[in-house]
Amino acid sequence: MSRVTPLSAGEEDEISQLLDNIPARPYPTYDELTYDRFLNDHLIPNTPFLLSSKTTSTWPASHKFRLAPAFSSSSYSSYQAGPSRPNLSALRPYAHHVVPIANTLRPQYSEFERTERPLGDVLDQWEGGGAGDGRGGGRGMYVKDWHLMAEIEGEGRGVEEIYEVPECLRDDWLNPPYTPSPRPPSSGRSKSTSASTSDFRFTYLGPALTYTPLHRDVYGSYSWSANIVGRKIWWLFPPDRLEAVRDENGELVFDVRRLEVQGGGIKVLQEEGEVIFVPSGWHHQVVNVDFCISINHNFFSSPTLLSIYNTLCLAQIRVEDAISDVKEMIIERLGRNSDGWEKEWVEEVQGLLERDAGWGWRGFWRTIVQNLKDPPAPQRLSPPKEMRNAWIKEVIHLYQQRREWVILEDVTRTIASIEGTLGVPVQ
Ligand SMILES: O=C(O)CCC(=O)C(=O)O
Repeated sequence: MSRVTPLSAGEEDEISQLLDNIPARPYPTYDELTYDRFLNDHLIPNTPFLLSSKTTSTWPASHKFRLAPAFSSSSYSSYQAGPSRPNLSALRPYAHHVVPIANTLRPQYSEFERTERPLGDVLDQWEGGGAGDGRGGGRGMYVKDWHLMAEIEGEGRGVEEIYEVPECLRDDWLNPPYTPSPRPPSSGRSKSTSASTSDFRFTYLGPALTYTPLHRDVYGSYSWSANIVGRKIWWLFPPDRLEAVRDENGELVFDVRRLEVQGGGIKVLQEEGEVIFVPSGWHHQVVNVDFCISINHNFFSSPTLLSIYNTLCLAQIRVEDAISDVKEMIIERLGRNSDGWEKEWVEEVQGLLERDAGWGWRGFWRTIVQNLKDPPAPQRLSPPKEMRNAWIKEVIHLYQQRREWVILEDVTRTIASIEGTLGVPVQ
């Protein structure tokens, strides 16, 4: 059975209002995008684009997870007329995965109420339809950040049962290596726990009007997102266009739909099958206008190293501010003139940064080493080596002005090994 909760009249209305006044798409949509063009027109200038549905038309997910639109014949022209319905039965093989769920009807401060449950329970709710049962049939429930690919690989299979990363997007330093073949199964993980959260390949699914509030991606990364089923509206905010989305305290609002002219965001309707590229550091909000199944990756590569570096510096400043009293305590205990206090303080900050931001300087430089040693994409799908090396040298040069350069000796050795790989000392 793959019947999902019907929409109420109010929800139908809300969706038609959202679909009203979609402006002409201000960004290019490519059937084919060469790596050269991607690099020069989008990665380096940091600008959005879309890939047409041709890109995902051969993905197994596009066949497995789509059912023909309701009220239409299965002719090609009527298929074109509207988005598909989700084939929830085809998700049953993954019913045992414990997935993160956001209740998008219950915002809590700057997040939604969140739970984790086996996917099967969520599918039951959606397929239960909610007609008259008072539970709403899973209304507002959004499966977000499900590590489907890591789960599949953890079970000893390969992600080719779902998708294939578009060629131009394979130079991915956050999720290396790109591999169409199975990675070794992870050991000792029970079937009822969720997969490693260490990768950034996510699957999202949820009914119309579930949404992701205004945010910027982790580490200042880029992201790409492919609609397998359904359409999404995106509001994109370049870094210089954020004034109108701040509240009276200067904080970013949660939901730009509440603002006049939606905060001046650039509104893009992403059709079924299309892939959207979100530049590094751009805030965005997303609303599903149909039941949506989508796959996205957060990623970065050498052209955006500087922005990733700056994002980490800012995260560190926030951590240092939050625990400034700890610094005073360390100084009081060890004495300002001792050698030890600064080392202990720097380590304290790195530990908290790793927990809070997901990584510190050790993780940052280790990522560069790994990607130099084992590039995730062949040279024809990566920036020319001279460009890549120049971007790496730029961040090494900046890091050498920091106190951590002197204090974190293991990191300094890691950087020396990078310099060895690049062939020249940076100083
Ligand atoms: O599809 C969504 O709800 C959110 C996706 C997103 O924010 C992203 O890909 O960065």
